[in-house]
Amino acid sequence: MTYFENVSKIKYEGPKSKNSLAFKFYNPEEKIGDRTMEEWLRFGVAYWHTFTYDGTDPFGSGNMIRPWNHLTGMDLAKARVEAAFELFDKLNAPFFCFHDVDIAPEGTTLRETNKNLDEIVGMIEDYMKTSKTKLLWNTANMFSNPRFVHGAATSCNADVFAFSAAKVKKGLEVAKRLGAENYVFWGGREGYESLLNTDMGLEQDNLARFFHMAVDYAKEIGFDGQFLIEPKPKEPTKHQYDFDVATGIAFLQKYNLDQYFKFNIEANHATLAGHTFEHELRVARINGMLGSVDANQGDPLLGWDTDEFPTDLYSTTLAMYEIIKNGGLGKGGLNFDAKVRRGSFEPEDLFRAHITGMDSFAVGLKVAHKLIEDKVLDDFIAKRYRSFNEGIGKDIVEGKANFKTLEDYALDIKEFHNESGRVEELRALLNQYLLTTF
Ligand code: XUL
Ligand code: CO
Repeated sequence: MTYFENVSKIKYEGPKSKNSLAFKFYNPEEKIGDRTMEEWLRFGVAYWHTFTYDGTDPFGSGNMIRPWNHLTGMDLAKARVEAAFELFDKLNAPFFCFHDVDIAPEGTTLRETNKNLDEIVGMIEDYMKTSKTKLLWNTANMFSNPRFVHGAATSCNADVFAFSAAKVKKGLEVAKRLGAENYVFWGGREGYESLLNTDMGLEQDNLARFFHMAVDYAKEIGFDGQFLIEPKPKEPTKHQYDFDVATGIAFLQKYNLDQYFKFNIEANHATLAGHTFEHELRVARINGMLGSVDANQGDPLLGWDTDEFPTDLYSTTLAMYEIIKNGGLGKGGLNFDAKVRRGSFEPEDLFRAHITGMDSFAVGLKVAHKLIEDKVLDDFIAKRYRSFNEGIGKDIVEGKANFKTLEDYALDIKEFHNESGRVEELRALLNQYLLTTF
């Protein structure tokens, strides 16, 4: 059965194409430096937004036209798998990602849920034998069901902690079975509403205990995918423990977990934390912990996680700048944790939206690569910090200075030779590269 009959295989037609169902900039085979676009970008389709989001928002019910809308239960789950692999193939998507509850309905007990899961995972496994699309990561949804009202690994209820552990145990087994490149932990409700009823110390200790158990179990079953933490400062909880990358690093270091984890950085989570997307990528990169990316964008006029498909070329360029400087994403990829707007309810919009996101990152890749190749920022930055290459600056970075030697040096300085940071000029250069690279 065909689910998207109005869509054929999406091809690259170049920047002048007027075909809404064609790539204008994403040309998977095109070489950028030492890799193809496909190898750099490693795009992933998010199962939840693409196959389970029905358009519901706090003020209105589902409105998405989907070829599987008439189905329920396991029939619905199976139709979604069929539709998913059709979409992956037509879009030429190298990866996909899912939560356990996205792919199979929950039963009344975990035993029943796992039975449903096993059946659908078997079906996915069969599809994957002939499909090029691989699993970038899977995760456990530990935030939607009412049992997670007070969190999962940070719940005040030990039964919920146990249930969550069993869910992640199953998730790791599924990850191993499907050859997932990563396993993601997004702490949906791992945070608090009010300190008046919260034992923050115990909650964070428990979260660390939970992560250690996950590390141990992955070792036990031989799952060698990368563990990723996805920071988010708020929503649904008022304050989430994995606030941002820096907070996450401090947590991982405190509990001796840093060697086992990297970060999955989401653009819209970065902006909710009051950072730019590229800031979060930079913090992870300079700490050797840039793992993967949830590629989307927020709306500066809205204070919540709008999960829009990325279109902002400044942002995709600066993100790709960090990713190239990182030497690529390794096992990670660019997962479109993004949903079509409620008004874009036609099935074909799922393709149009992904094409838009893929083209936006392809532009970012090409422009960022050129900026790096031409050493535009590198040369400027090297010059800006040159005082650390000689004299007292060299002593400082080589650990040869102390407060006394620095005082000796500083006491009689009469003039400081600061230079302009020239940020306007650099922004204009970025504009120039954006407008002239294609
Ligand atoms: C929620 C979010 C999640 C994670 C996976 O804001 O980003 O979808 O990516 O649980
Ligand atoms: Co995400």
